[in-house]
Amino acid sequence: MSQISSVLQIADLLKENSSFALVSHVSPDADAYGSISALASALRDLKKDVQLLNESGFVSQYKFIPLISEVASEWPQVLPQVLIICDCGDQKRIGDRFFSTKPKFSVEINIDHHQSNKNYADYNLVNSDASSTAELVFEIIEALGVELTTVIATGLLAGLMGDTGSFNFGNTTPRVLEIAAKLVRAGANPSLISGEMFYNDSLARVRLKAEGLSRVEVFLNDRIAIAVVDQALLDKYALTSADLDGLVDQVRRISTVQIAVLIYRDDTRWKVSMRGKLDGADLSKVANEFGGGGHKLAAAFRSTEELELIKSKLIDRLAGELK
Ligand SMILES: [Mn+2]
Repeated sequence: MSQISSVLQIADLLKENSSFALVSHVSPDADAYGSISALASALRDLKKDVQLLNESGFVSQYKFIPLISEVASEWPQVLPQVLIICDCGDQKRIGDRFFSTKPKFSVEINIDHHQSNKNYADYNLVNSDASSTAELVFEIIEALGVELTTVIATGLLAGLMGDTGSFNFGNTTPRVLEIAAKLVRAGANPSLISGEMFYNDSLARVRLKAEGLSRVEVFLNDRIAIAVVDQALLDKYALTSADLDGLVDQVRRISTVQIAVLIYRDDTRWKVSMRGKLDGADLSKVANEFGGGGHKLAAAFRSTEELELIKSKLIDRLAGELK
């Protein structure tokens, strides 16, 4: 049983039940953490029992997002009634380990904004016009009639700022800015969040990104740019792929570039992250063809193929998307 639900239907479902587990995608970003943080806090304000889950557990980079320190990286022994999966276009995005050991909950809800979402849960609130999952969680919290506290507002604003690149990307709609105003009025601090998220790199991270950027290659009249960060480069700085946050957006700064690509080593696979510019390619469609997913202007996939093969296949495919 799988159905498409409205915000009001989801709000009713939340009111009717009393115990919840909230999970978001592995290697969480601000939207993944911020949406479960805010929704957990709102449900607790309604006296519900809530547990926060993520296969990656607590990632200290996001410690400014409330409640994240209590995120557990194991399924609970005693199952709550409802599982809410946030910001996962595909159920497998909860992580390989979480996915292969996932218990069946009585009620499962999917809240997401990825274009590639396949409505995999019992109830699905999926809207690819929303900037972020945080935006959808904001609508739910409003429908629940829960007061916007500083705790709730901070998680939601982190999600909005993360997925809109601090209100820079094409998904920065009037609605996003209206919601952001309400969140700031409720006590969220945009300069603190921006400082934590965008101005908080270690020296090693900046050097790693600089070296990654210095290796950028351009193709097709400089319209496609590809940066590659292999395991040797990560090892040189004793860092991991989680330290490459924002690098692909730096590649996108090149004026002639219509599609920026970052390819990096992620455990045993290559991860390919793509960013487009307004009115450009549909990268969600491209990522889908390579077994991944995402949004029109920001999409990704993983591959176990050889680097050079991935690059040549991708350039061929992206050539067809250029205007
Ligand atoms: Mn998101």
